[in-house]
Amino acid sequence: MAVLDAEPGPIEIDPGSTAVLMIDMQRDFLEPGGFGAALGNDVALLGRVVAPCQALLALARTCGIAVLHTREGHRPDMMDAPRAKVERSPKGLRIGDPGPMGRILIRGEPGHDIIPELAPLDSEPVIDKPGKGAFYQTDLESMLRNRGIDTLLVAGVTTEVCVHTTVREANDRGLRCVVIGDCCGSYFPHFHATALEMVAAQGGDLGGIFGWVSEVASLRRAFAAGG
Ligand code: TIU
Repeated sequence: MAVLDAEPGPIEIDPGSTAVLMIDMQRDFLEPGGFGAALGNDVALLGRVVAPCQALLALARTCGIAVLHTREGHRPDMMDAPRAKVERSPKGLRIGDPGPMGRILIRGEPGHDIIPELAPLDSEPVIDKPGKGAFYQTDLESMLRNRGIDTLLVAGVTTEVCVHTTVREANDRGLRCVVIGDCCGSYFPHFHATALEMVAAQGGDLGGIFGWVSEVASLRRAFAAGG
């Protein structure tokens, strides 16, 4: 058991019932020519979280914390892609349209893959999700329950979109969520900051409204001290 420094207060972490959930660290969000860029965003803003995410994965793998990865994307036939989602990008830059990394946000295309710096190990599940939340239309919840996981260390992109949606879904499923703030990134730095504030708000020593916010260095200290 490790005691992790966090906002709004410390939280006990048992590595055996904890998982890192690495959200959507895909080329389509982090590299030019993918979905993030198609939405008009400066993808360079997300690059700064890669190194902290590498540190988080290394720590989890050393401490025996389970690691799961997610990818947002759709079937090649796009029958799982809502029209209302597809049509929110301009023609030529829509989900399914050809881009420099293959068809945008389509499973099996190069852009849909996780960036090589954060490649999953063969033993780490990758959950393909059609929506923003990692629980919507996936088997993530049963995987976590079957493994006895009750606490998530959440990282990835983007903070206020897929990370936040997933944290909200996890809350309603009774899971404890610790968002690792320096391992999350957004195309909008002010949204990132506010999204983290929202997680730890309305709380005291027992946690915030959606859980806790911490950082990689605090995790490292907690596990060095006796996790
Ligand atoms: N656009 C944006 O900020 N995010 C997404 O569309 N998906 C994720 O956050 N993964």
